[in-house]
Amino acid sequence: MLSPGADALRNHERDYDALAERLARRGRRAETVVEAVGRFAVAVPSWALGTGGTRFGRFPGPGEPRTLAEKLADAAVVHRLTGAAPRVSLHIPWDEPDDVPALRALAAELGLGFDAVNSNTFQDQPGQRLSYKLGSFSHLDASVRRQAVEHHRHVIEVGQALGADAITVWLADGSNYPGQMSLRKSFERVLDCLRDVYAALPAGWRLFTEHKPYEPAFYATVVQDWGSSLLLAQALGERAQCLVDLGHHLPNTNIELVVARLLGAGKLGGFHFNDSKYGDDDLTAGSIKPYGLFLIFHELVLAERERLAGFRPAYMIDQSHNIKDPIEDLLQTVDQLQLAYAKAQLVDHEALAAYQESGDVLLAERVLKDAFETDARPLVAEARRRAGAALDPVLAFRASGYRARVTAERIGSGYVPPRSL
Ligand SMILES: [Mn+2]
Repeated sequence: MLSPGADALRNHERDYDALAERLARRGRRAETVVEAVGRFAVAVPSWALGTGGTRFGRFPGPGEPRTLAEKLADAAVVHRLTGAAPRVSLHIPWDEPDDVPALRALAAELGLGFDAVNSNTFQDQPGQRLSYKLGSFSHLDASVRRQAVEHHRHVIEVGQALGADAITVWLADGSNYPGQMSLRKSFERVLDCLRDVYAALPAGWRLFTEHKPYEPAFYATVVQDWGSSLLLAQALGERAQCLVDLGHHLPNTNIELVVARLLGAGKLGGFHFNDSKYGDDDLTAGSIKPYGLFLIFHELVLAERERLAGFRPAYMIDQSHNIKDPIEDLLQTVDQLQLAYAKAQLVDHEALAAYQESGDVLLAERVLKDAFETDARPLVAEARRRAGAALDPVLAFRASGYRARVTAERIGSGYVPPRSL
């Protein structure tokens, strides 16, 4: 499945050698970048392996996974082809395992582990005693808040049994109209509940708070921005950090600046990668603003080089694959992230620092552009080749016939083949 044709391999080698030679002339080592890309890893979310939807509809594709085991099988394909997706991020209760030890064993068999677990108090589950319609951690009724905290304790227990070491908390809490809730006291109630969750963290665990400006609360979300998220993380303690979901920002927000601020405060916990044109679009990472993605990775590479205290980012994908094949979209996403990371590794940091020092605005900018405009694809392909993955994951996936095979096996996955007209 992974062996490229002889022609593809020969062409790759020629492209790689030509690029390595060109980089060497600029004082950059291709080898160093390939090794760095080889260390890059991102987690795949369990909810992204089926077709996503919008408020208006969902169009399931063929061979969608019906069970958590089938989702893991698909995630293993993403890892096998990219060499960079060794962990799955579970969402509870959407992907609540029936048998935790069995799931852990299956994952190990597939070469997978578990990344941060995700809680859900943004919707009511069947049989749930109290409703989250008016909030969970921010609810005025203490018994609703207790129920939400209890859910988080349960998610941590499941995560611990699976070998995860972090929980991501995204709260939909907020108000749709002025006057609906106290802007100040709702935040205090959220912080109080998070203190209880933080106290339940097992040794070595981290808690990530994820901010989002609006939706489903359209007037005032309690954890609406990185500032609120930072206040929570700082109040909670050392093991609480902020998670940056790229789509959870208003248009034109300078996300690399947000990243730099959180890095400076030692509170950058991780990412939910995706891309956005208008709002929380959950599009493929790098599909709309590849330069922005590169500039974010530039901040991350700087933090790596400077060995910033507390820098141990958890990289995760959070996308909705509405019209692309979910596995293909994930392959494309991992490729885009590897590419942005590789380009950020190509930045000439010494030159950049010198131009900043001498106030040469144009040449400082050009250092970044030089790296961004370099076609780094041969470096990424080489990293994958060395990991035993695919030179071109999407084409390798298509050639493998995997989707057709699982479509035949996964009867009742909800897909209705198109009728001929
Ligand atoms: Mn997210």
